[in-house]
This record gives sequence, structure tokens and C-alpha cells, in this order.
Amino acid sequence: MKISLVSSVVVSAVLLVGCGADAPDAASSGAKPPSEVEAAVTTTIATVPPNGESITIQVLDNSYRPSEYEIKAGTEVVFENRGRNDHNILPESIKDDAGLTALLASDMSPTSWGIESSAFTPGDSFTHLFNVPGVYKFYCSIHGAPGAGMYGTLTVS
Ligand SMILES: [Cu+2]
Repeated sequence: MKISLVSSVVVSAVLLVGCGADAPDAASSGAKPPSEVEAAVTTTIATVPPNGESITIQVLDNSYRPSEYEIKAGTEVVFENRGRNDHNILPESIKDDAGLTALLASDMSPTSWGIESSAFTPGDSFTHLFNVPGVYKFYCSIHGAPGAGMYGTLTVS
């Protein structure tokens, strides 16, 4: 899907340059479309296909176990609420459940992730495929804060 998108952008740029070629002086103005194409390509998020690996992080009262994990891109992570309380899993940049709801509604990219407390009650599990390398810091807004309390880090390489 992403490759075909990039291809179509490149094709349209070639067509633009082709049109400009009718007038010899238009060749310099034809230099603009390629920079727009470059911007479009760099905003595309490179994803890795699932690698068949899966790990489990237990969500307890009140910690993630383990709280730090290093995985390869394409690994599926299963969070299991084994506690007696509701918990949530929020990216560090998100303040609360409502903020996560807004994020997930507006950003469909694979790096947009998390689970609200209402959907993560005792016995619930939440699975996310981490297919973009990066450092994912997360926390529970009920029992922690970014960098403190119920807090964890996933390093995806
Ligand atoms: Cu919690």
C-alpha cells in the first residue's frame, strides 16, 4: 500500500516535469514539485511486517511487569490486566483517557496506541503490534505519571 502510494506521487511529479518541458524556460519552475514529493515521502512511516514474535507484559496493582522491555520491530505485545483494579496504558504525551480517545480518533498511524481504563478492567488484555522502531514510554494515569509510579518503557529496534 505505502509503496504504491509513493509510486503514484513520483509518477505525478514526472508528469508535471513533462508538461513543463513544452516550454524550455519552464524547466526551472519544474524544480518545485520534486521538493514537495520529498516532503511527502519523508512523512511516510516505515513499518515492519509482523515477525511472529509475541511477548506479554503483566499489568498489576500497580506496576507493569516487566516495566522495561527491548523488542525487535514487528513484535506483538500483549498487556494483560492481572490486577484487581482498572488501569490504562497511555503514551507519555497523553494526559488521560479522554486524551487517548482523541489521539486514537485523529491519528491512525501505527505509533498511535494505548488503551483506556474503561476497556482495560481486571481480566482484560490489550494487544498492539509494534512495527515502527523507537522508544515507547507509557504510564497509567490512575497510578502513575510520566517517569514515575506505574510507568514503563518499550524499546523497539
Ligand atoms: Cu494503574
